[in-house]
Amino acid sequence: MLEKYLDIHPEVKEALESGKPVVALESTIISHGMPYPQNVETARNVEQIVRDNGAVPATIGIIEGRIKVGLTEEELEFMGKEKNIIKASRRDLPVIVSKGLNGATTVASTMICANMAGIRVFVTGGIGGVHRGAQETFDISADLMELASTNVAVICAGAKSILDIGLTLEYLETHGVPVLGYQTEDFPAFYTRTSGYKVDYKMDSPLEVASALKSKWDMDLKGGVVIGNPIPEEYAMDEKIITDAIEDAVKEAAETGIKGKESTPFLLGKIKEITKGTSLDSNIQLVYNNAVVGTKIAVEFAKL
Ligand code: PSU
Ligand code: MN
Repeated sequence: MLEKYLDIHPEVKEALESGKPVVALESTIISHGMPYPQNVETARNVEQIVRDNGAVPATIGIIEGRIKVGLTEEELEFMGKEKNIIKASRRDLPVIVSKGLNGATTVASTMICANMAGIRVFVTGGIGGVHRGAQETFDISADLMELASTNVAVICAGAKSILDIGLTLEYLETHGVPVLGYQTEDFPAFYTRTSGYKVDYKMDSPLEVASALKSKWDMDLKGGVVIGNPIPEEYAMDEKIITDAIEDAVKEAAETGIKGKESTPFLLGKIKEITKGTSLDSNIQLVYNNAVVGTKIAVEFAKL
């Protein structure tokens, strides 16, 4: 039934059938999160890091209505270069597929597609969450609802403080989503290693994380897990510079009345503009670091 909609890359299919570790990767970060050609170069490097650490990468995206689990070289280039690619979250999936459109998958929809293919570990940069002022705007990312219900672990560098990180963590708590810190007690804030908020549990090794995933799903406790992996110290941004940039971006978004699915891309774009590209370098490096840790977790998980 699902085969009707999914094109699983032969290498990914073989790995899944033989129980080898596979790591899912999203495409919104490629199509909407970074400029060309750095986006394609980063996506390629991330795939290579996954391979070097012993798993098969499966970058997920939708091309002409087909859900691709694992992209070819040309498809990856297409996702990075083509302008006509819709940012696709849960609600966009049915129409993009039925109309044969192109879609870049967010954290939410990458989790959905990974789950369809049977992939349990997913590496990205940062998750969406509860936006600042959500008490008024109701702007809460569909990523959080997905984490509440879909059995995929998400390795990320935490969440950007374009969000209300405190409310994001409250939401995850309400929905029973474990928030783990990889070798840290602090929930990371993407560009910086700490957010001022704690994780639920500090995990010391990939095996510890993998064991927690196994016990969660063995007990049929449905839903995802957030694993916060802080940006390496040498690439972390200056707290003041990034905080000021975020404040300015949030203010401009409110003034111009940006809302809905445009909100997150607008804020990310503004931050890049204000920090003149230094944030892009940090962004790339933290994704590489997540790929290393996420792959190690996938490798351990495949052995359990
Ligand atoms: N946050 C980031 N970088 C990103 C995103 C969020 O720091 O690239 C992307 C992810 O694909 C995430 C999506 O799933 O934005 C969330 O969008 P929204 O807030 O509209 O749900
Ligand atoms: Mn939103």
